[in-house]
Amino acid sequence: MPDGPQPSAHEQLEAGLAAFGLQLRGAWRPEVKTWASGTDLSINLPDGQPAVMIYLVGVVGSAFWPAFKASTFYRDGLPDPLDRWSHAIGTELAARWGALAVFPFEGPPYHPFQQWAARAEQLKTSPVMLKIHPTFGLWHAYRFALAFSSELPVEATVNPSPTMNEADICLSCDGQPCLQACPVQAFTGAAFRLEACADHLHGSPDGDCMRVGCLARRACPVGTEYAYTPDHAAFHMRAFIRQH
Ligand code: B12
Ligand code: SF4
Ligand code: SF4
Repeated sequence: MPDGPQPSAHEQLEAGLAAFGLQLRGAWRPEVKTWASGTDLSINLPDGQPAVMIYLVGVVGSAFWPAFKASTFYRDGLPDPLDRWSHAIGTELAARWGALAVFPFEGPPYHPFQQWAARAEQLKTSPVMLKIHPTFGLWHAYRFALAFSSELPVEATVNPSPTMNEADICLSCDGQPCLQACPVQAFTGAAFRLEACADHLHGSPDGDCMRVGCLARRACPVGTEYAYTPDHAAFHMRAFIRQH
């Protein structure tokens, strides 16, 4: 064993995630009841007790893309390769850390990942329904959450309060270009017209949206350096039209 300080549990978890290009995206305590919500935001652990801390794990930009592309999941020709890759990593890490892994694609009913995320990080709701991050813009998503019992082996920054006082990037955004960029006005500012989007994508399989990703998302000036690579974006678009 080398001399010197051993990595903390937090550092070990972050290193385990970094090997896959994944990031610890923050944590929050479900028992804090100060956030009004019509949704039940808690999770029960296998022993029936509610989770005490929920850590969110996700992707920022295309950092995970090389690791995922190098995996057997990407190449095995079976359905839902990214979900299966996430599941394999999440369940393995959960077993190692004594946590329960939960996934955004489990459902319906789905776990309220966007509401969890807004409690773990400084996020706001954008007019294109994605949560916007002050640095990463719209270029981030979630792959799984780790729900822990009261004995927490991992220290993390716990978001102490809701983000109501943070400046709302989208409210002060000049011209809201995301709302102008969609060729079929799929975003109304209050809803997403899924059929209009899906019809356009099926009708223009070689169009810009399919080749480089959602044009509304690309029009946002925040976090452009984190924009998904065309290869990565096109992968999501192909997955999207297979289902819609
Ligand atoms: C169902 C779903 C959709 C449906 C929404 C239908 C609907 N009206 O609910 C559809 C198919 C439209 C959709 C589309 C996309 N989605 Co989606 N979706 C989900 C999913 C699996 C469940 C949402 C849900 O019902 N949750 C249950 C409720 C109780 O939880 P909630 O947190 O309150 O849910 C909120 C969302 O439903 C949101 N919402 C409602 N309508 C729409 C429409 C869109 C487009 C989005 C993004 C969100 C959204 O409002 C709810 C209230 O806060 C979540 C994963 C998850 N488990 O949260 C991903 C999720 C919301 N989607 C996500 C993404 C990235 C997309 C896409 C951009 C995928 C892509 N192509 O890359 C597309 C956008 C369209 C496009 N053309 O590119 C991300 C958002 C990340 C972020 N930064 O916020 C999530 C969190 C998945 C993830 N792995 O990170 N999605
Ligand atoms: S373009 Fe402006 S309004 Fe739209 S998501 Fe980006 S910051 Fe928000
Ligand atoms: S993928 Fe294209 S058609 Fe669909 S919402 Fe985005 S810009 Fe509009």
